[in-house]
Formats: sequence, C-alpha cells, structure tokens
Amino acid sequence: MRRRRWALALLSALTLVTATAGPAPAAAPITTALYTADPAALVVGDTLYLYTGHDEAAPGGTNFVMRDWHVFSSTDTAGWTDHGARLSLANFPWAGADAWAGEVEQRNGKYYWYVSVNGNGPGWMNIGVAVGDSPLGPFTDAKGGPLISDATPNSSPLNIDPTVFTDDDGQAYIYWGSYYGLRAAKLKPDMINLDGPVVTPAGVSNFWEAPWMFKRNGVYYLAYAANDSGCSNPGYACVRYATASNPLGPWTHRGVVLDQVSSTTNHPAIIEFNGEWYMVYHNAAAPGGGDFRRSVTVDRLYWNADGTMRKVVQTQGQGGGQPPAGTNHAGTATVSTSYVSPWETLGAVNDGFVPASSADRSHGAYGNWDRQGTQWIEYRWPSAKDIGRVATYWFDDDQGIDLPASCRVQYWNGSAYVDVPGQSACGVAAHTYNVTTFTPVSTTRLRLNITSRTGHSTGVLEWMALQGM
Ligand code: FUB
Repeated sequence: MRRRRWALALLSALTLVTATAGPAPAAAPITTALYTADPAALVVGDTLYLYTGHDEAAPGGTNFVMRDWHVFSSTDTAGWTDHGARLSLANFPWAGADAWAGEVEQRNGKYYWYVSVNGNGPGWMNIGVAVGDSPLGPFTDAKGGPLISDATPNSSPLNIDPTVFTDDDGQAYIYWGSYYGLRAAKLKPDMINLDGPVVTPAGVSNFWEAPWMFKRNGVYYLAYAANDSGCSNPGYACVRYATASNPLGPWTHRGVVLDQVSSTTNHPAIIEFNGEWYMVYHNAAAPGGGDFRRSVTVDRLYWNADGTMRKVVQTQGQGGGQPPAGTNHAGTATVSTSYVSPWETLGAVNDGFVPASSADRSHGAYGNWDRQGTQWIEYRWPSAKDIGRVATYWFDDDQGIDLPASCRVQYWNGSAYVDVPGQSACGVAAHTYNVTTFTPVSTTRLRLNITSRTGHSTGVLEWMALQGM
C-alpha cells in the first residue's frame, strides 16, 4: 500500500527538457538477464563496480518488487559481469521489504553498502548499512538496525536513496531523501553512525530524490532526480545538478544533466573511470521493460571548460532507439497536416529513416513552428488498413520545437475522426519510438493530434502505423 502511495506520489508530483550533447558510443543495458535499477558506481583499481537494485515485478506490474541487490563489474564499460545478489533483505533481520536504492563507499579497506529498506518498525523506509571486506563482500548488517529512520530528528519525509561521500580530509557525509526532502549529515569515522545533526542543504532546486554526490577539481557536485515542469513530463523525472564549495552547501543549481528517461523514475551515478566520465542510470528500455522492470545503462558524460556538465545523450534510452517490429503502413500513405513550417519536410515522417536522436534532422523533419496548441498529421490510404499500434519519434530542436505536452491517436470511422479505442498512453519521450497500442481498427485515415507545451511548437521525425497488434 505504501509502495503504491510512493508511486502515486511520484506520478502526481512530477514536466521537460532536451538533449544537446555530442555523439556518444552506443550503450546497452548492462544485462538483459534480469531487470536492474538504482545504480551506484565505485572504482576499485582497474575495475568499475556497479551496485544495483533488482526489479522483479511481473509484466504489467504496478508496484516495485525488490528483494536484493546485485553487483556488476567491468574493466572497460563494454562487457559486464554479474556477480549475483550480494546483499538481500535477509541480511537485515529488522527489515522486511523494499530493497531500494543503495550506494557503496570504501573506507579503511572495508566496503560500506548503504541501502534503502522497509523496516519492520514504525514508519516506512529506513537506511541500513552493511559492511564487507571486498567490493564483492560478503556483506553483513553493520548495525543490527537502521542508521536512519523516521525517528531520526529532521529526517526526510521518505528516508531512501543514500549517497555517501568522503572528502579529502577523511570526513564522510551521507545525503539522502525523497518527497522533495533532501537531507545530509556527517558520518563518524566508523561509517555506521551519524556525527552531529541532520541538515537540510540549501539551494538544491527542485530536488525530488536519488542524490549522487562527488567532487571534481575542488568543486562539490550533487546530481539528483527532479520532477519539476521545467524538466520532465508529469510522472517522470530528469536529473539536475548543483555545485558548492563546501560539502554541506549552500548549493547553486547548474542545470539538467540527464533528460527524463523511459521509466518514470530516474536515478544517476556519475563517475570517472580510466580517464573518462560516465553517467550510469536506469530506464525501461530492455525487452519487456517498464517502470517497475528497469535496466541500468551507461553513457558517456562530457564536461565544459567551465566545470559544467553537458547534457548526456541517451544512446539506449528508449527501446534502444530502434523501430518496433511489424508491418508499417506509413510508407504507402499520403501524409497531410494542419500546418507545416515552410522550411520543414512533412514527408520525413513516413520515409522509414531511423533517427539517431530527437535532434537528428538529417533526413528532414516535420515541424509546426510557430504554431502552438493542437496540430495534427494524418495518413490516408486508398484502401483500408488494419492498424493496432503507432510509434512516434518526436522532433525536438532544443529551440522553438519541443516535445509535446500530450498526443492522441484518432481514426476516420467513415463519417468523423474519433479516438482509436482502448489506446495506451501516447508517449512523449525524446530519442525513441513512443509506441501507442489500441484495439485494431480498419481504416483509410489515421490522425495524430499533437498538443504543444506552452511557448513551444512541436515536430515529428517518424510516425509508424503498424498492422494489427
Ligand atoms: O527503486 C525504488 C526507488 O525508485 C528508488 O529508491 C528511487 O530512487 C527510485 O528509483
């Protein structure tokens, strides 16, 4: 029930942004053998370790089912070894459910794994800590009870998503929280007790959850999931970041480093490995994936000379960026629209081109700048087609054309345009084919109604009309 409350709170709490960074090498989920989420990253020697949650929700599940955490390793970020579930709820006898996000910190030859768990005591989520002698453990409960709970003075409205950072002077800090409640505290040298009061860091704009703390060139960086209307669609989250000259702030917001992803939740880990920087995060892109069946993926992160981060290009963001399988009737259709800018190319929407990103206008793009509100594009065939799915790849030039606020699919029923029956959500994610399914219709005309965000126009790079289911 409480998990449902969390999911509903996220869905109700959360709007947008765009991608600008240069090309990055293709990435894939670190595994498709299981669903993974909430990554944390740690470099030990020549190896990059990823500590992940493990999504076990059934297909179509509407809640998190998470019981253990896995460790993955790689020496090149291309191939990953799954070392299995190295920590589970069973390691915390005082907890019984919800193996949510965690992070591992190394100290004095030991490895401290801070995790979010649902304790059996009062309140909901707690932060526990396990310890092991190697990056792979074995790990055991280090305290016999929560490090942070609802009973901790000034704790977060939801005590989850710990990130631990040790400064050059040896002082360690823990940051955590959700429901807009970021918190921070010093850790004692034993790493399993708070040292002093819990503080509420100032200046971290639109914090929602999933903080990730690191330092570069003497500057402290705090990346976190945000869900404000300036960066993600309702129900989704982007990753913003702030910088400070002191580990406890005050912080200065610097912008968005990762757009929303194909899962509603977003969760960053940013790390330097072998001289390159990476953004590790999760999405719903693996086969059979979803909001509760997520997959960890890795993309390159690039810096500007002034110490700001460029927005990460999601190379495996949304279904791998590949068109869905099936017979596509778009190519044989005649396309029309309510409006196309004179310099744009309506014919781009059904030329079968696979865009590299939502900014890829190399084969032309349909755009309706400077119109706002609802515009449409339409396919017509000389004879009826059986259509049960559409896939839309949105155009976003990071200027006047933006991802839409919403969309709807309609068909011609012989006398009027009406909504296709039983249509699933009309996705508005960037860099992907947003698939909408519906009860198949036999029709000679199909229409995509596109409603813009305030102040923006919309565009489409490719619109597929797929046979049957
Ligand atoms: O995986 C469960 C929760 O979803 C995490 O703790 C949050 O960061 C979000 O990713």
